[in-house]
Parts: sequence; structure tokens; C-alpha cells
Amino acid sequence: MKKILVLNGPNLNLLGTREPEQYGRTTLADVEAMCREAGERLGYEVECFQSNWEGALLDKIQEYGRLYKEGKALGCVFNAGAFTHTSVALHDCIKGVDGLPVIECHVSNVHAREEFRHKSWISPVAAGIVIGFGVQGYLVALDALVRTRAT
Ligand code: CA2
Repeated sequence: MKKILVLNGPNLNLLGTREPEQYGRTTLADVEAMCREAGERLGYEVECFQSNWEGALLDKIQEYGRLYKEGKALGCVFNAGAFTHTSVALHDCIKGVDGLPVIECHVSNVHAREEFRHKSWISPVAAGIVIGFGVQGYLVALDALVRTRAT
């Protein structure tokens, strides 16, 4: 069974615990369970990983770049959190893994928020973008990945 990575960046471990008006009340554990279930229904093994450390996110994307080349992974759904707006390293990494489809996902509509959230270093190297549908966006992104990339 091919793998799909659901990757979450800084502070997303706090999902559902604070700022419910912005991010809702669903916890990251709930989101991860929803993604695993949806993946299974679609015929994929979903691996979920969250880190507050940029380097750990880079390592995980590189690992999936290798799995993708070996035909063992389909792609990645990635909410890079605030690193979205700052990280040239994540941009370079996604570009560098050469082919691994990465769907950028955001819980909130970043374009309806502060101007510093309008810039994304991930968007130019993403296969697609899902923004502003709350935590349901992760499922939309998974579905889109499978619909467009399944072989
Ligand atoms: O809307 C999104 O998914 C974001 O990626 C969430 C990030 C934010 O920096 C991005 O601009 C948009 C924030 C991660 C969640 O941070 C929380 C902080 C407190 C309580 C709950 C979540």
C-alpha cells in the first residue's frame, strides 16, 4: 500500500485548544485520525507527522522524496503553519525533492488575515493549494491528491 504524508508545522499541535474562532475546536489528534481513516478508504496508508522544528520537517519531506522515487509514496499534504510565510528552506526542499506532489493546506483563509500571512514560500512549489475550509481542508487536499496523482 502506497503512503501519503500528512505533515504539520509549528503550533499545529495546539489546534482545537486555543483561538477556536480562527482554527475551530478539532484537535490535531482528531484531524490525524480523520486523515488516516480517509486514506484507508481511498486505499492509502496515511502517516501523520507534526513538528515545531523546521529541520525535522525538512528531513520528513526528504524522506518522502526518496519514497516517492521508489514508488512507495503518492505525495504529501502540508500545513507549514507560520513557516509558510518565512521558510526559503522549505521552499528549496520541496523543489529539491523533485516530483513529490505537495498539497499546501491551511485551516484559516490566510488571505483574509494579516498581510504578513498573504506571502507563501510553499505555494510556488506546491502541486495545489487548499485554504480556508477549516480542518475539512485536510480531507479535501487528500482527496485532490488521490484524484489527480493516483496511478
Ligand atoms: O491557517 C492555517 O492553517 C495556518 O497555517 C495556521 C498557522 C498560521 O501561522 C498560518 O498563518 C496559517 C498557526 C498554527 C496554529 O496555531 C495555533 C495557535 C494557537 C492555538 C491554536 C493554533
